Amino acid sequence: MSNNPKIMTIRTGILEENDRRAQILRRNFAKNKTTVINVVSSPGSGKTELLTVVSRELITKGLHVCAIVGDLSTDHDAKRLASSGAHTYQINTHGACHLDARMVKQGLKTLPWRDADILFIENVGNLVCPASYDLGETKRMVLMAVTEGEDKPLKYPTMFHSADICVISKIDLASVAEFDEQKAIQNIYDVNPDILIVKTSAKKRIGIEELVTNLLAK
Ligand SMILES: Nc1nc2c(ncn2[C@@H]2O[C@H](COP(=O)(O)OP(=O)(O)OP(=O)(O)O)[C@@H](O)[C@H]2O)c(=O)[nH]1
Ligand SMILES: [Mg+2]
Repeated sequence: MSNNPKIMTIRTGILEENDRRAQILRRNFAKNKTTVINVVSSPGSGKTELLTVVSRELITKGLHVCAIVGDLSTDHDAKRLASSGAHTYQINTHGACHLDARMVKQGLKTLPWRDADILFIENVGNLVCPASYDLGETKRMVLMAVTEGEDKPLKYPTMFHSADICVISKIDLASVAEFDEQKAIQNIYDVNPDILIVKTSAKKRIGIEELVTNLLAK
């Protein structure tokens, strides 16, 4: 973190501008009755795998699903997610470690989001930068895979504090990873006592129905 006042002022300006853009997005999403979920985690925690399974489930229920996917490069995740039947749009950030509200607005131009009941925004895999960028979402969902260790909420408190839902993902691997579930849950609640915790396995379809119910809850 720089102590240079000029750099600090520019940083604050960027975040304030992003907050203004995000508020406009939020108003438009609410007016359109589209639930928007900003999905964040470390790289490889299982965001795309989970969203693919969840989107398929939502589409089976007759809901319309769109997704914006952020990565530094490649369109792999948008393609994977599209296999669920969701309309997807890939954003390549070319080095930026997070999505911002301006990028989301750009992505919306090519998606039929006004027909969507739910819009997922899969953020760039990173537990630091995306925490500061409001995307106008209805809910923020953070994933923590059982293979990452129980201490992630304590090491990255801003992200866990700012989230509404915490998914403990890859629960099918809990025993091989010697995952201490009680310790992990305690760490999550220590940082955010109001957060909702759901345990899932996208591979074994555990916790998917419970997650869908909570995503759709007002
Ligand atoms: N065993 C198991 N593996 C999983 C599960 N979910 C995802 N994986 C695997 O974990 C790896 C990463 O999953 P992704 O869905 O690509 O993770 P991601 O968070 O989208 O990754 P980035 O977009 O790169 O940040 C892949 O090899 C998946 O097959 C799960 O529930 N159980
Ligand atoms: Mg992904």
